[in-house]
Amino acid sequence: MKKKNTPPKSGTETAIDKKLQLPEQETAKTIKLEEFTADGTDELMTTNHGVRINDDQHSLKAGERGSTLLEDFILREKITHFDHERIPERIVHARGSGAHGVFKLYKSQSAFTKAAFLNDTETETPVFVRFSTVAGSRGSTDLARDVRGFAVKFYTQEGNFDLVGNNMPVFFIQDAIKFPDLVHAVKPEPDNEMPQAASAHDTFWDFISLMPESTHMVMWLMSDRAIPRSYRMMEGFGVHTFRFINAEGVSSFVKFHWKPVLGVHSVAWDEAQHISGKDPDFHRRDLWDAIEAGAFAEWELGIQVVAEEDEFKFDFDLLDPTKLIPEELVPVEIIGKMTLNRNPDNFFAETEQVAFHVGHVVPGIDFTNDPLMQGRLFSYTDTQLIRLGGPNFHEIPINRPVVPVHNHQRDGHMRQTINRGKVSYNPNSLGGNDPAQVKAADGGFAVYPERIDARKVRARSKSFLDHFSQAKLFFNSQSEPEKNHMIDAFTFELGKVKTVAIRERMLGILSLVDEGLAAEVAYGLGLHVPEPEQPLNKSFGADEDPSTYESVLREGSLSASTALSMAGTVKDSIRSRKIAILAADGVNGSSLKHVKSALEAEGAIVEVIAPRLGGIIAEDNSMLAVDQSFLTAASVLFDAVYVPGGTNSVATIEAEANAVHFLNEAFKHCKAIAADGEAMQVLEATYFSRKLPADFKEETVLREGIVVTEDSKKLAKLFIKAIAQHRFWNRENPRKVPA
Ligand code: HDE
Repeated sequence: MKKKNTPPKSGTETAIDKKLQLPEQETAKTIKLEEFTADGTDELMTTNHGVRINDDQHSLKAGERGSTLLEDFILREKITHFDHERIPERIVHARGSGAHGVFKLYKSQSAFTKAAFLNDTETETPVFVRFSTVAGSRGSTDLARDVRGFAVKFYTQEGNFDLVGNNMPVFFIQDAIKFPDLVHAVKPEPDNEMPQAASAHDTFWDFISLMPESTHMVMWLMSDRAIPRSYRMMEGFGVHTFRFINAEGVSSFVKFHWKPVLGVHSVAWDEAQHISGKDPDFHRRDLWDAIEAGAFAEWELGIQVVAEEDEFKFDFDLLDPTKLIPEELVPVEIIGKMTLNRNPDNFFAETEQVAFHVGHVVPGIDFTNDPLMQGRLFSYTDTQLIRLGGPNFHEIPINRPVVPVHNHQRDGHMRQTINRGKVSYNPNSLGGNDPAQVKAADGGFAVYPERIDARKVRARSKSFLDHFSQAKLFFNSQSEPEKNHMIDAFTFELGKVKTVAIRERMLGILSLVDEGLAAEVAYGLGLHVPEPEQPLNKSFGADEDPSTYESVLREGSLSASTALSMAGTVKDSIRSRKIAILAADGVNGSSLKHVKSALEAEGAIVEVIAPRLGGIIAEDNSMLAVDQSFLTAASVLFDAVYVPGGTNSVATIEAEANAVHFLNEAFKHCKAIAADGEAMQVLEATYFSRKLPADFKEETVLREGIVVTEDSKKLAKLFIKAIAQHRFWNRENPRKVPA
């Protein structure tokens, strides 16, 4: 049974509130957005004040060749509105993409929380999700090496709950007061505004090398997690420890996880840099296209719950946002699923104007004293005031809760609600003391009465000072290819740093994580690994004694945690993967069609790429549609590539430099490659032909990711298995392959 909305109190009901009275069976959000949507069909053109427009092509002039008249209110209104179309971009997370969907609970969590949307398995909670990069501007590339934002707004029947997380479970800093410094360091340098959407520059690594607390996070940032294949293939994390409170008032600690149904996958760094040129909207397009094609993006919601009395049983502090709870210590329990199934109608109205806030919680969910979280509780409303222009941003359709809003807040820029009557204060007798406060037992938000008995200090708890054991845990948990990618990433980033002293200081820090890692990076930089600079904690107050803050170098209780590596998340599926077929006139149409439909039957998106657009004529004279030419397509935009047979087609492809480059790049980026036996000569034109396996049995294909056979049924079967493995990283050994 779906829950009914709480009936609005009399007297303060608004026109918009009336529209929001919802029929019981329909999802509230859909109805609400329709109220505000102009769909552009069968509509007459008007000014913003409703006057019908007769001529939208010419401004009003004094004669055909004369000057424009100031009286032209239609021109002035149109240009003025246009001049004000932009709002300030988000100071961080400016570049993002959003989608609508629903959250469905598997099993009631009433033992831990009274939050209704986590109690009732019948309720479908509408959600809006925005994914983002952190450092780049609004128009920057999707494929920057960066953290990804993963912000979810749940429109629950008790008000909005925002889970404003990232795709990495920890953060750079332990205290909110350092956030402006971190962001200033990573943003383009202020004198010349370079580099855009990149951490590979002096100011970022200067700051990081002086802030050892960021070491764990930079291990994640230098891992492949920072260059996802798709938003749909990223994990999400609430990062901070939150509190759950159940109906009896019992509280427990909780960490939130989103686990993607498609597994966690990334691209190669070289590939990421190429994608940034070929299609800087790669992630945005991927999410949009998948939803349009009905391949809805799905994540399961997981929780790690820690009983209040177990707060101190770990060798790290639950309030420290640079630490995660290893899944070996507290398993993640999967409690529900989120499905993103609808693209926004309008990017600006929805994705740009959505306002998330860590402070948007519902009864049953509360904060902890994590000092980073505490600072965020201030920041998110503050930033909306400048970005969205005033205190009424909650009235923008995408930000409205699906339940009525009643209080005595009034007026301000762009107020939409028309509050009736004289009463805008509490208590009152003139309005029957409406709206009334709500008892906690009836769903009023009551804060968890945590006991606090302390002195006011500016200090950090000593329990926050172990900056390295989880950085080590992360590095030790990676597969060999993942470790190699991290070595390359550190070498790349520090290689872009101009100041040698910063490179050296960072090598000192890395040596505290893993001496092999530090040595390999030092080799690439042509440096020796120095002794780490002491004291390690540079972030002291002026009157603090650093010796009281000796950094704790301890071994954590775990040496590795499988959940930290992406290697184990491969799913046996090629759903929504993009596959290129390279073909030309004279192609063997029947094998092309067979392989194409076998791939599509598994949910893949297949495109035929040919020397020119239009169509190609197959060997049997049938006409095949072409999706892209070699000029517009690029290997980095696909997950795998297939070359069918047909003598003329094979000869054309072999002679086409772009096609051979396509294959070389696909090989370099460790992707599955398939060729009809007849197309072997195309593979022989590649630089990797000498690396082809001698035979193409199933084991060989699953090791090397290359399948060649004349039997198109067998080819399709093996190719599908190979694509499902995502990448064949073993090809990187030895690592430096040209393309
Ligand atoms: Fe944010 N963060 N943040 N952040 N954050 C913003 O709010 C801030 C932090 C995160 O798609 C801003 O509306 C402070 C951690 C996401 O709209 C701003 C601190 C995590 C998004 C802000 C943090 C995040 C933001 C900028 C340290 C992961 C994008 C625009 C105390 C758990 C949401 C805006 C969207 C956005 C402040 C740290 C995630 C300025 C002060 C940790 C996903 O308010």
